[in-house]
Amino acid sequence: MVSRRNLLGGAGAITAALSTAAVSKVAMAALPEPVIQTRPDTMPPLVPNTGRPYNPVVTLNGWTLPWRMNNGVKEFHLVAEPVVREMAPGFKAHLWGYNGQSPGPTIEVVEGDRVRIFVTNKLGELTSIHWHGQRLPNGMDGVTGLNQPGIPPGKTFVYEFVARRPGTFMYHPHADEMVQMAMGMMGFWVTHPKGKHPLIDEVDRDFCFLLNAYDIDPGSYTPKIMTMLDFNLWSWNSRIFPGIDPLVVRHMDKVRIRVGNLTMTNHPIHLHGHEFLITGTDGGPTPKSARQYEITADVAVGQMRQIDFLADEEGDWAFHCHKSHHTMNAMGHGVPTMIGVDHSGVARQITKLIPDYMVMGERGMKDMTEMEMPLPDNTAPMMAGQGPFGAVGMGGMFSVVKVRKEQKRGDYTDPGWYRHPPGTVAYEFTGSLPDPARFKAEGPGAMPLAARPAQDVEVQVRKPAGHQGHH
Ligand SMILES: [Cu+2]
Repeated sequence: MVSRRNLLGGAGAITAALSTAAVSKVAMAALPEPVIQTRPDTMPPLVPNTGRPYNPVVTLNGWTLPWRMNNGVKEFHLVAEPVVREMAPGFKAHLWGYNGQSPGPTIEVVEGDRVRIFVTNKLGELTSIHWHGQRLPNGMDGVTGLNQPGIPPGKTFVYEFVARRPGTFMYHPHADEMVQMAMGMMGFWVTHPKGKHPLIDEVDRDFCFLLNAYDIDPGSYTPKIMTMLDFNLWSWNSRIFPGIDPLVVRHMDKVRIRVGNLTMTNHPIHLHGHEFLITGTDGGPTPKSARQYEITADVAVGQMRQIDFLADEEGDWAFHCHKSHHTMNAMGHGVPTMIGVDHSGVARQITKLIPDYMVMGERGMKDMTEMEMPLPDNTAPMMAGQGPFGAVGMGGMFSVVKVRKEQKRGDYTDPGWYRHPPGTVAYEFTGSLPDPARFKAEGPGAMPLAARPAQDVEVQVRKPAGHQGHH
């Protein structure tokens, strides 16, 4: 700690001391009480009771930070601290975050608001906050060493600026960031437009969440911070399926979902049953001429995507990252492919030596969902959702958009599983199966082969056992 601070050099250390003292005089007299939230539930939207009105967002498995109005300035108090985050029922992780949670609370303001944010550091090392995407004075941009000295442990710094443009932003440290972001320090920021905006439609439901990723060994509690790519927990707001709440909407609601990516790889976020428009990025609202209907929005590292759609199809619609190993939890990693391998003979041999030996994944990995396999304490099952028709072979970045006619306006309570009208669920065919028709002749290809290989080659698909380089 001490040595790290000395890295700033003499001048830096003095500046740090001076500015802390200067800030203390102004700030300490009027420091707002920090609001702490320890439950991982999705909190109802925080309807503003001061300042300009707006339609608040709902943070998936998260909450919005209340503010205090002080002479026309919205004052927030963020506390950077170690937290215990329940990532899924029965699975807790020791992370770092803000105000009792990882990610930190969502901050919501209105275009043109003057905002003052007090940041108290309760970590054992320097931190800072960068307000990703905002227009602000350079000295408020939060890059430690470049725009400000780091906030020392135990100290409080003040950031103050005008939220100049409407849109979706994020906040995260710019100090020891590989560690601090790997530990879960991040949050969402929404600046609502101050009136009718030609490119920002009013919607009935407005959800937001951050994509994040952790590397936590089965049986342990603390993320490994040196991991660059091979994370084993892919989460939305530090929650993994089946711990991620559904996105509950009313039939014919206009729905907006804002997704920010603070992991180290891209995530193609895919919605079933509907088409959406990408109506905004962290750069602002997308021009109407540049919008096209999509069903998957790729959210690259450090990006935000805002999607809008009309929820006009009733049902329980899957909503997930389309990278298949991002919809798995810890146990899905580093397992060799066994599909189509007959290892009964081998298993018998091994069982003589190791009585508990179990062969995994002979018919596919979903076998493991149903296996009563003893897991180390505090381990998320590989994929463990239970749906109305049985186990859902998913984990990680997966949730369900529930569209219901009977849902009341503004009601976010889970309506349970969709009841399908009779005759609208895939069913078993019970007649006799005809032999499949085959092509009469193999095509020659665009160009004929000069020479056929002496022997035909036949291959089997094998999922890579690790996936370094496949992110
Ligand atoms: Cu992904």
